[in-house]
Amino acid sequence: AREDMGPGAVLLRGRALASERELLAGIAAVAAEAPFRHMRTPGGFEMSVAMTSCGEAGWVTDRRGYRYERCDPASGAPWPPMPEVFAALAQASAAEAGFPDFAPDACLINRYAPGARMSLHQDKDEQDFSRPIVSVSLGLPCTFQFGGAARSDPVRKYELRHGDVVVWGGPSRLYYHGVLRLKDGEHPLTGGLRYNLTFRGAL
Ligand code: MD3
Ligand code: FE
Repeated sequence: AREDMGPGAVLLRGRALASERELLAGIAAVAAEAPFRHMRTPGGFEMSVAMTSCGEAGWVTDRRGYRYERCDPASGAPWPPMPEVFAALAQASAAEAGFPDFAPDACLINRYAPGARMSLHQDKDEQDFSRPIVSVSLGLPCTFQFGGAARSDPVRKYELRHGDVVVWGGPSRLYYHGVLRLKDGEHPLTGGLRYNLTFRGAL
């Protein structure tokens, strides 16, 4: 099942289902080395989403700003390697959406507990916006908000469910987006949590 969400944004419903267990095992392996943490934004607010990263670079925020770092500031060590199953799914999904050369160097892993949210933002900390971002949703469903190139553009709501993959390329790569407060629920593989993987060409 393939659906257009916007110019260059392709939703592949259920594309990650065949590797759901390997993906969740990969998250656990990464988190064993680089634990989930609630980072603080430059404005001083603690994020309700817990995050970690793997790959050549990880996304960090603190009082000094937002950026990619080659080492985890919590340990000083390089981020854990990207599990093979992560890179394979990201590359195959990007190719299906028309980006055969995509090779992610960073994967940000977001963990939502009930009440966690991500306010409307653009992803602009990467070096080259001609490369897409690939997102993978696991566990509890969320309501995703997708706007346009300007913050004031109208937003549409989509439910992103366990196993859904979205490739964000073209103009959509820079569109505003966010996630509404996660509702309580129970998922057979993740319990009361939602995970989101975002694959990026950061460096
Ligand atoms: C549209 N994550 O990590 S995934 C993020 O569900 C982020 O955790 C959300 O926004 C989450 O930055 C949304 C869908 C998504 C990811 C990246 C995008 C949509 C995007 C980048 C550009 C445009
Ligand atoms: Fe984002």
